Amino acid sequence: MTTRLRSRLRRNPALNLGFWIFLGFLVPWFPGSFPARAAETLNLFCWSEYIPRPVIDAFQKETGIRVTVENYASNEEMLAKLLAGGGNYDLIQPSEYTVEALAKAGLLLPLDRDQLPNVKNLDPKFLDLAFDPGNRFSLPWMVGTVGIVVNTARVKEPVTGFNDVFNGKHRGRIVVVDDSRELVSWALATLKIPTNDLTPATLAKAKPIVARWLPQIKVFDSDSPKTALLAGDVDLGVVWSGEGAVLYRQDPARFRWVLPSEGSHRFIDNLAIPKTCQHKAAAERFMDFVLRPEISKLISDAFPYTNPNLAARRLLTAAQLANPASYPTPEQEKDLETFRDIGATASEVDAMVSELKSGGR
Ligand code: SPD
Repeated sequence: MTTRLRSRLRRNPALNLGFWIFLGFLVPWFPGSFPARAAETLNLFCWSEYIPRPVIDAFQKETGIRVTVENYASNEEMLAKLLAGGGNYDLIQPSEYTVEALAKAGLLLPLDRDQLPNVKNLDPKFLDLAFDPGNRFSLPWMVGTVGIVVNTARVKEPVTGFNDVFNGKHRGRIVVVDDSRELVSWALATLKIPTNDLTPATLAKAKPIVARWLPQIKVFDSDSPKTALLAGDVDLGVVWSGEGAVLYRQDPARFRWVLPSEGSHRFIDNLAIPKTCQHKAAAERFMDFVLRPEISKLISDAFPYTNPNLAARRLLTAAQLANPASYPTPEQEKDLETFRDIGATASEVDAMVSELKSGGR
Protein backbone atom coordinates (compact mmCIF):
# COMPACT_ATOMS: atom_id res chain seq x y z
CA MET A 1 0.00 0.00 0.00
CA THR A 2 1.43 3.42 -0.91
CA THR A 3 1.97 6.03 1.83
CA ARG A 4 -0.59 8.27 0.04
CA LEU A 5 -3.29 5.57 0.12
CA ARG A 6 -2.57 4.73 3.73
CA SER A 7 -2.97 8.39 4.74
CA ARG A 8 -6.24 8.69 2.70
CA LEU A 9 -7.60 5.67 4.57
CA ARG A 10 -6.60 7.21 7.88
CA ARG A 11 -8.40 10.44 6.96
CA ASN A 12 -11.45 8.69 5.45
CA PRO A 13 -12.45 5.57 7.44
CA ALA A 14 -15.33 4.85 4.99
CA LEU A 15 -12.73 3.56 2.54
CA ASN A 16 -11.26 1.12 5.01
CA LEU A 17 -12.38 -2.53 4.76
CA GLY A 18 -11.70 -3.02 8.47
CA PHE A 19 -14.17 -0.20 9.19
CA TRP A 20 -16.96 -2.00 7.29
CA ILE A 21 -16.23 -5.31 9.01
CA PHE A 22 -16.42 -3.52 12.37
CA LEU A 23 -19.73 -1.88 11.35
CA GLY A 24 -21.12 -5.25 10.29
CA PHE A 25 -20.25 -6.53 13.76
CA LEU A 26 -22.08 -3.62 15.44
CA VAL A 27 -25.34 -3.72 13.43
CA PRO A 28 -26.85 -6.84 15.05
CA TRP A 29 -26.17 -5.34 18.49
CA PHE A 30 -27.84 -2.01 17.75
CA PRO A 31 -30.71 -2.80 15.39
CA GLY A 32 -32.58 0.27 14.24
CA SER A 33 -29.52 2.51 14.60
CA PHE A 34 -28.34 1.78 11.06
CA PRO A 35 -30.29 2.18 7.81
CA ALA A 36 -31.61 -1.28 6.77
CA ARG A 37 -31.31 -2.65 3.23
CA ALA A 38 -34.64 -2.13 1.43
CA ALA A 39 -36.68 -5.28 2.22
CA GLU A 40 -37.95 -7.35 -0.67
CA THR A 41 -41.66 -6.88 -1.29
CA LEU A 42 -44.58 -9.05 -2.39
CA ASN A 43 -47.77 -7.32 -3.49
CA LEU A 44 -50.77 -9.61 -3.12
CA PHE A 45 -54.04 -8.87 -4.86
CA CYS A 46 -56.60 -11.35 -3.54
CA TRP A 47 -60.24 -12.03 -2.67
CA SER A 48 -61.32 -10.59 0.64
CA GLU A 49 -61.63 -13.09 3.51
CA TYR A 50 -59.38 -15.66 1.88
CA ILE A 51 -55.80 -15.29 3.18
CA PRO A 52 -55.57 -15.41 6.99
CA ARG A 53 -53.40 -12.70 8.54
CA PRO A 54 -51.32 -15.25 10.56
CA VAL A 55 -50.29 -16.91 7.27
CA ILE A 56 -49.00 -13.60 5.92
CA ASP A 57 -47.26 -12.82 9.21
CA ALA A 58 -45.55 -16.24 9.29
CA PHE A 59 -44.35 -15.77 5.70
CA GLN A 60 -42.97 -12.30 6.45
CA LYS A 61 -41.22 -13.55 9.58
CA GLU A 62 -39.62 -16.52 7.87
CA THR A 63 -38.53 -14.81 4.66
CA GLY A 64 -38.09 -11.15 5.59
CA ILE A 65 -40.22 -10.35 2.53
CA ARG A 66 -42.61 -7.47 3.20
CA VAL A 67 -46.14 -8.34 2.07
CA THR A 68 -48.77 -5.81 1.03
CA VAL A 69 -52.36 -6.95 0.53
CA GLU A 70 -55.13 -5.44 -1.56
CA ASN A 71 -58.54 -7.14 -1.75
CA TYR A 72 -61.22 -7.51 -4.38
CA ALA A 73 -64.72 -8.97 -4.34
CA SER A 74 -65.06 -10.33 -7.87
CA ASN A 75 -62.95 -11.60 -10.73
CA GLU A 76 -64.22 -8.74 -12.84
CA GLU A 77 -63.08 -6.13 -10.31
CA MET A 78 -59.65 -7.76 -10.18
CA LEU A 79 -59.38 -7.85 -13.98
CA ALA A 80 -60.37 -4.20 -14.34
CA LYS A 81 -57.72 -3.07 -11.82
CA LEU A 82 -55.07 -5.37 -13.22
CA LEU A 83 -55.65 -4.18 -16.77
CA ALA A 84 -55.71 -0.53 -15.70
CA GLY A 85 -52.11 -1.04 -14.49
CA GLY A 86 -50.48 0.84 -11.67
CA GLY A 87 -51.27 -1.78 -9.04
CA ASN A 88 -47.85 -3.48 -9.15
CA TYR A 89 -49.46 -6.80 -8.28
CA ASP A 90 -47.14 -9.80 -7.94
CA LEU A 91 -49.68 -12.48 -7.16
CA ILE A 92 -53.38 -12.66 -7.95
CA GLN A 93 -56.14 -15.09 -7.03
CA PRO A 94 -58.32 -15.62 -10.09
CA SER A 95 -61.09 -18.21 -10.42
CA GLU A 96 -60.77 -20.85 -13.10
CA TYR A 97 -62.55 -18.98 -15.91
CA THR A 98 -60.46 -15.89 -15.25
CA VAL A 99 -57.20 -17.88 -15.32
CA GLU A 100 -58.36 -19.14 -18.70
CA ALA A 101 -59.09 -15.61 -19.98
CA LEU A 102 -55.83 -14.16 -18.64
CA ALA A 103 -53.75 -17.03 -20.05
CA LYS A 104 -55.38 -16.68 -23.47
CA ALA A 105 -54.54 -12.98 -23.44
CA GLY A 106 -50.90 -13.76 -22.54
CA LEU A 107 -51.21 -11.89 -19.25
CA LEU A 108 -49.80 -14.56 -16.91
CA LEU A 109 -46.21 -15.68 -16.34
CA PRO A 110 -45.48 -19.41 -16.60
CA LEU A 111 -44.72 -20.99 -13.22
CA ASP A 112 -41.28 -22.42 -12.49
CA ARG A 113 -42.03 -25.87 -11.05
CA ASP A 114 -38.49 -26.13 -9.59
CA GLN A 115 -39.53 -23.41 -7.14
CA LEU A 116 -42.73 -25.22 -6.19
CA PRO A 117 -41.85 -28.61 -4.67
CA ASN A 118 -44.96 -28.57 -2.46
CA VAL A 119 -47.19 -29.02 -5.51
CA LYS A 120 -46.82 -32.70 -4.58
CA ASN A 121 -49.31 -32.07 -1.74
CA LEU A 122 -52.14 -31.15 -4.10
CA ASP A 123 -54.99 -33.48 -4.98
CA PRO A 124 -54.48 -34.53 -8.64
CA LYS A 125 -58.26 -34.18 -9.02
CA PHE A 126 -57.79 -30.39 -8.98
CA LEU A 127 -54.75 -30.29 -11.28
CA ASP A 128 -54.38 -30.27 -15.05
CA LEU A 129 -57.93 -29.08 -15.67
CA ALA A 130 -59.24 -27.68 -18.94
CA PHE A 131 -58.91 -24.02 -17.90
CA ASP A 132 -55.12 -24.38 -17.43
CA PRO A 133 -53.78 -27.64 -18.89
CA GLY A 134 -50.65 -28.77 -17.08
CA ASN A 135 -51.08 -25.92 -14.57
CA ARG A 136 -48.64 -23.84 -16.59
CA PHE A 137 -49.92 -20.62 -15.02
CA SER A 138 -51.90 -21.39 -11.90
CA LEU A 139 -52.19 -23.59 -8.84
CA PRO A 140 -55.40 -24.16 -6.89
CA TRP A 141 -55.90 -22.13 -3.72
CA MET A 142 -59.32 -23.27 -2.52
CA VAL A 143 -62.29 -24.90 -4.16
CA GLY A 144 -65.95 -24.22 -3.45
CA THR A 145 -69.55 -24.22 -4.52
CA VAL A 146 -72.36 -21.71 -4.35
CA GLY A 147 -75.32 -22.79 -2.31
CA ILE A 148 -78.25 -21.73 -0.19
CA VAL A 149 -78.13 -21.01 3.54
CA VAL A 150 -81.50 -21.31 5.28
CA ASN A 151 -82.10 -19.85 8.72
CA THR A 152 -84.32 -22.66 9.98
CA ALA A 153 -85.57 -20.59 12.90
CA ARG A 154 -87.18 -18.22 10.41
CA VAL A 155 -88.00 -20.30 7.34
CA LYS A 156 -90.17 -23.29 8.10
CA GLU A 157 -91.15 -24.46 4.61
CA PRO A 158 -88.75 -26.68 2.62
CA VAL A 159 -86.11 -24.85 0.56
CA THR A 160 -84.43 -27.05 -2.00
CA GLY A 161 -83.48 -24.70 -4.80
CA PHE A 162 -83.37 -21.22 -6.33
CA ASN A 163 -87.07 -21.34 -7.16
CA ASP A 164 -87.88 -21.70 -3.44
CA VAL A 165 -85.59 -18.82 -2.48
CA PHE A 166 -87.02 -16.46 -5.10
CA ASN A 167 -90.70 -17.50 -4.93
CA GLY A 168 -91.68 -14.05 -3.65
CA LYS A 169 -92.40 -15.14 -0.06
CA HIS A 170 -88.96 -14.06 1.16
CA ARG A 171 -88.87 -10.66 -0.50
CA GLY A 172 -86.50 -8.34 1.38
CA ARG A 173 -85.12 -11.26 3.46
CA ILE A 174 -82.42 -12.53 1.09
CA VAL A 175 -78.66 -11.93 0.80
CA VAL A 176 -76.72 -12.98 -2.32
CA VAL A 177 -73.15 -12.63 -3.49
CA ASP A 178 -72.72 -9.56 -5.64
CA ASP A 179 -71.58 -11.30 -8.81
CA SER A 180 -73.23 -10.96 -12.21
CA ARG A 181 -71.94 -14.21 -13.68
CA GLU A 182 -73.21 -16.06 -10.61
CA LEU A 183 -76.70 -14.56 -10.75
CA VAL A 184 -77.05 -15.35 -14.43
CA SER A 185 -75.78 -18.90 -13.92
CA TRP A 186 -78.49 -19.52 -11.28
CA ALA A 187 -81.17 -18.27 -13.66
CA LEU A 188 -79.78 -20.54 -16.40
CA ALA A 189 -79.89 -23.47 -13.97
CA THR A 190 -83.62 -22.95 -13.42
CA LEU A 191 -84.02 -23.12 -17.22
CA LYS A 192 -81.88 -26.28 -17.38
CA ILE A 193 -79.41 -24.43 -19.63
CA PRO A 194 -75.80 -25.58 -19.04
CA THR A 195 -73.85 -22.95 -17.14
CA ASN A 196 -71.32 -22.37 -19.92
CA ASP A 197 -73.91 -22.12 -22.64
CA LEU A 198 -73.85 -18.36 -22.27
CA THR A 199 -74.63 -16.58 -25.51
CA PRO A 200 -76.68 -13.46 -26.26
CA ALA A 201 -79.64 -15.82 -26.90
CA THR A 202 -79.42 -17.68 -23.57
CA LEU A 203 -78.68 -14.42 -21.76
CA ALA A 204 -81.93 -13.03 -23.14
CA LYS A 205 -83.75 -16.05 -21.68
CA ALA A 206 -82.13 -15.50 -18.27
CA LYS A 207 -82.98 -11.79 -18.24
CA PRO A 208 -86.64 -11.90 -17.12
CA ILE A 209 -85.75 -14.34 -14.34
CA VAL A 210 -82.94 -12.14 -13.02
CA ALA A 211 -85.27 -9.14 -13.34
CA ARG A 212 -87.87 -10.91 -11.19
CA TRP A 213 -85.31 -11.96 -8.57
CA LEU A 214 -83.42 -8.71 -8.09
CA PRO A 215 -86.17 -6.73 -6.27
CA GLN A 216 -86.51 -9.60 -3.76
CA ILE A 217 -82.88 -9.28 -2.63
CA LYS A 218 -82.11 -7.17 0.41
CA VAL A 219 -78.31 -7.41 0.55
CA PHE A 220 -75.65 -7.90 -2.14
CA ASP A 221 -72.40 -8.87 -0.46
CA SER A 222 -69.54 -10.91 -1.86
CA ASP A 223 -67.11 -10.14 0.97
CA SER A 224 -69.01 -11.47 3.97
CA PRO A 225 -72.59 -12.50 3.14
CA LYS A 226 -72.68 -14.50 6.41
CA THR A 227 -72.81 -11.22 8.33
CA ALA A 228 -76.39 -10.39 7.30
CA LEU A 229 -77.51 -13.95 8.13
CA LEU A 230 -75.79 -13.93 11.51
CA ALA A 231 -77.25 -10.56 12.38
CA GLY A 232 -80.73 -11.82 11.51
CA ASP A 233 -81.11 -9.14 8.82
CA VAL A 234 -82.07 -11.81 6.30
CA ASP A 235 -83.39 -15.39 6.44
CA LEU A 236 -81.92 -16.88 3.29
CA GLY A 237 -78.67 -16.52 1.43
CA VAL A 238 -77.13 -17.64 -1.83
CA VAL A 239 -73.48 -17.57 -0.86
CA TRP A 240 -69.98 -19.02 -1.29
CA SER A 241 -69.65 -22.42 0.39
CA GLY A 242 -66.94 -21.20 2.78
CA GLU A 243 -69.38 -18.61 4.12
CA GLY A 244 -72.06 -21.29 4.53
CA ALA A 245 -69.50 -23.50 6.27
CA VAL A 246 -68.68 -20.80 8.84
CA LEU A 247 -72.40 -20.42 9.63
CA TYR A 248 -72.91 -24.18 9.86
CA ARG A 249 -69.85 -24.51 12.12
CA GLN A 250 -71.23 -21.79 14.37
CA ASP A 251 -74.80 -23.07 14.66
CA PRO A 252 -75.67 -26.22 12.67
CA ALA A 253 -79.20 -26.33 14.05
CA ARG A 254 -79.93 -22.79 12.87
CA PHE A 255 -78.11 -22.63 9.52
CA ARG A 256 -78.80 -25.34 6.95
CA TRP A 257 -76.70 -25.69 3.80
CA VAL A 258 -78.47 -26.67 0.58
CA LEU A 259 -76.97 -27.31 -2.85
CA PRO A 260 -79.66 -26.02 -5.23
CA SER A 261 -81.72 -28.80 -6.80
CA GLU A 262 -81.65 -26.99 -10.16
CA GLY A 263 -77.86 -27.37 -10.27
CA SER A 264 -74.78 -25.77 -8.82
CA HIS A 265 -71.24 -25.23 -9.99
CA ARG A 266 -67.82 -25.73 -8.49
CA PHE A 267 -65.35 -22.87 -8.52
CA ILE A 268 -61.61 -23.36 -8.33
CA ASP A 269 -59.84 -20.25 -7.08
CA ASN A 270 -56.13 -20.16 -7.86
CA LEU A 271 -52.87 -18.34 -7.36
CA ALA A 272 -51.28 -16.95 -10.51
CA ILE A 273 -48.53 -14.47 -11.37
CA PRO A 274 -49.47 -11.58 -13.66
CA LYS A 275 -47.10 -10.72 -16.50
CA THR A 276 -46.48 -7.31 -14.96
CA CYS A 277 -45.16 -8.89 -11.72
CA GLN A 278 -42.01 -7.25 -10.31
CA HIS A 279 -41.16 -9.92 -7.71
CA LYS A 280 -41.56 -13.33 -9.29
CA ALA A 281 -39.22 -15.16 -6.91
CA ALA A 282 -41.14 -13.81 -3.90
CA ALA A 283 -44.46 -14.74 -5.53
CA GLU A 284 -43.35 -18.33 -6.12
CA ARG A 285 -41.92 -18.52 -2.62
CA PHE A 286 -45.33 -17.52 -1.24
CA MET A 287 -47.08 -20.05 -3.49
CA ASP A 288 -44.89 -22.85 -2.20
CA PHE A 289 -45.16 -21.64 1.41
CA VAL A 290 -48.97 -21.87 1.40
CA LEU A 291 -48.79 -25.36 -0.05
CA ARG A 292 -47.11 -26.63 3.12
CA PRO A 293 -49.66 -28.83 4.91
CA GLU A 294 -49.50 -26.98 8.24
CA ILE A 295 -49.90 -23.58 6.55
CA SER A 296 -52.68 -24.76 4.28
CA LYS A 297 -54.47 -26.14 7.36
CA LEU A 298 -54.45 -22.62 8.87
CA ILE A 299 -56.23 -21.39 5.75
CA SER A 300 -58.90 -24.09 6.12
CA ASP A 301 -59.33 -23.26 9.80
CA ALA A 302 -60.10 -19.64 8.97
CA PHE A 303 -61.89 -20.05 5.63
CA PRO A 304 -63.45 -23.51 5.44
CA TYR A 305 -63.71 -24.10 1.70
CA THR A 306 -62.76 -27.44 0.09
CA ASN A 307 -59.02 -27.69 0.57
CA PRO A 308 -57.39 -29.09 -2.58
CA ASN A 309 -54.24 -29.88 -0.55
CA LEU A 310 -54.47 -33.56 0.40
CA ALA A 311 -51.62 -33.39 2.90
CA ALA A 312 -53.35 -30.48 4.66
CA ARG A 313 -56.69 -32.25 4.60
CA ARG A 314 -55.14 -35.06 6.65
CA LEU A 315 -54.56 -32.49 9.41
CA LEU A 316 -58.20 -31.39 9.56
CA THR A 317 -60.58 -32.63 12.24
CA ALA A 318 -63.44 -35.03 11.55
CA ALA A 319 -65.86 -32.15 12.21
CA GLN A 320 -64.15 -29.95 9.59
CA LEU A 321 -64.34 -32.73 7.01
CA ALA A 322 -67.97 -33.44 7.88
CA ASN A 323 -69.08 -29.84 7.30
CA PRO A 324 -71.54 -30.26 4.41
CA ALA A 325 -70.76 -26.84 2.97
CA SER A 326 -67.00 -27.46 2.88
CA TYR A 327 -67.05 -30.97 1.49
CA PRO A 328 -69.90 -32.00 -0.84
CA THR A 329 -70.61 -35.73 -1.05
CA PRO A 330 -69.28 -37.70 -4.06
CA GLU A 331 -72.89 -37.94 -5.21
CA GLN A 332 -73.24 -34.12 -5.16
CA GLU A 333 -69.82 -33.64 -6.75
CA LYS A 334 -70.86 -35.58 -9.84
CA ASP A 335 -73.22 -32.80 -10.93
CA LEU A 336 -70.98 -29.81 -10.33
CA GLU A 337 -70.02 -27.90 -13.45
CA THR A 338 -67.15 -25.40 -13.60
CA PHE A 339 -67.27 -22.00 -15.28
CA ARG A 340 -65.30 -21.51 -18.51
CA ASP A 341 -64.19 -18.30 -20.15
CA ILE A 342 -67.11 -16.93 -22.18
CA GLY A 343 -65.12 -14.22 -23.97
CA ALA A 344 -66.96 -11.08 -24.99
CA THR A 345 -70.28 -12.31 -23.55
CA ALA A 346 -68.82 -11.60 -20.09
CA SER A 347 -69.24 -7.86 -20.54
CA GLU A 348 -72.81 -8.41 -21.78
CA VAL A 349 -73.56 -10.37 -18.61
CA ASP A 350 -72.20 -7.53 -16.50
CA ALA A 351 -74.03 -4.86 -18.49
CA MET A 352 -77.34 -6.71 -18.28
CA VAL A 353 -77.19 -7.24 -14.52
CA SER A 354 -76.03 -3.66 -13.85
CA GLU A 355 -78.86 -2.30 -15.99
CA LEU A 356 -81.44 -4.45 -14.19
CA LYS A 357 -80.05 -3.46 -10.80
CA SER A 358 -80.42 0.18 -11.65
CA GLY A 359 -84.07 -0.33 -12.49
CA GLY A 360 -83.81 -1.06 -16.21
CA ARG A 361 -86.07 -3.59 -17.94
N1 SPD B 1 -64.04 -14.74 0.35
C1 SPD B 1 -63.56 -15.53 -0.74
C2 SPD B 1 -64.59 -15.76 -1.77
C3 SPD B 1 -64.07 -16.47 -2.95
C4 SPD B 1 -65.11 -16.74 -3.93
N2 SPD B 1 -64.65 -17.08 -5.17
C5 SPD B 1 -65.68 -17.61 -5.94
C6 SPD B 1 -65.66 -17.30 -7.36
C7 SPD B 1 -66.88 -17.87 -8.04
N3 SPD B 1 -67.05 -17.47 -9.37
